[in-house]
Amino acid sequence: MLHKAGFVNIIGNPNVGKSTLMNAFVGEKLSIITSKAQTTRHRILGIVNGDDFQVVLSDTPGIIKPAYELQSSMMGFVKSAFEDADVLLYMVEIGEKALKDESFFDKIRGSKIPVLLLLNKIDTSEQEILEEQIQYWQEQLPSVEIHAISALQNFNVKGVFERIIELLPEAPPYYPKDQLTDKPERFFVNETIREKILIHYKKEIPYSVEIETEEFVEDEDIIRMRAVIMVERDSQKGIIIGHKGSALKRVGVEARKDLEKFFGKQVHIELYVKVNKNWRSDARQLKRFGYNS
Ligand SMILES: Nc1nc2c(ncn2[C@@H]2O[C@H](COP(=O)(O)OP(=O)(O)OP(=O)(O)O)[C@@H](O)[C@H]2O)c(=O)[nH]1
Ligand SMILES: [Mg+2]
Repeated sequence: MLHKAGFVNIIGNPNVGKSTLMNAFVGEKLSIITSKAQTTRHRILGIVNGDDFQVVLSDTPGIIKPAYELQSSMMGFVKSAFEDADVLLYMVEIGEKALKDESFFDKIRGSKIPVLLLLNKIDTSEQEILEEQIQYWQEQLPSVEIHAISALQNFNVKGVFERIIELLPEAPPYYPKDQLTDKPERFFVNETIREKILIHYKKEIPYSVEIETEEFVEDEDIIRMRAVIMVERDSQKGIIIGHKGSALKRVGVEARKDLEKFFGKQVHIELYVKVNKNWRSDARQLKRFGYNS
């Protein structure tokens, strides 16, 4: 039987809906999603298997001009996604104009591998504007194929997936057919907690936070976890904890609910907060937290 397989990497500006699409393809919440930019910090694989195909999707951080070491490492993940793709999914949202980073944009323009431009969030747009946008992108990138979608409402996601399969080369599977992702369980604990922090805290706080799950012990009917929330400065510690611990408690309760769904088991989670000065500019620490692409 003919078997197709390959790497299908999703890239684009922050907040356009890359992670929403990846989860829609996989049918699991592998990537966290929020309305804030720079929600995704890693390259996360989501593997979709069929009898005669394996699509290895990559969700990546939104493209930005890096201002500190963590962001440079995030852009390293984006670069790596350009290098090993069999198909590139370049996602834009309605109303958007080109990538903020010219060098990435030039790479897409000159790409030798197939690029699908996914015009996302069409549920927010009138037909007339949609047509204008399609024309705009056709002029910008004459060699790419444009698909209008809504990742959130699952509109045309299946159509894009079928097109991907057509474009994939003939190859044996890269991963075991029952594998869903490349990330370990603790990664999803870290990310779930970080999602709650992105949702509930303002300004620089979410960007100053890193999570490390120090304990993950699975018994027959419960998983016990302990995670540390690291912040960059003393003042941020108090904000995370909140009045009599109420803010931190909310993070714990919401993360626990999501993790119980994710793992299909009862979860007990213990959180504490630690100051780790300037971790996001410290190459050694970043490496320890998995930011080496
Ligand atoms: N209306 C609408 N909103 C969408 C759609 N897809 C994603 N969103 C919303 O857009 C926001 C960003 O979605 P994400 O999937 O986190 O975007 P991202 O591109 O992964 O963002 P970063 O990881 O920060 O680069 C969230 O609030 C989503 O609910 C869509 O098709 N329609
Ligand atoms: Mg994302």
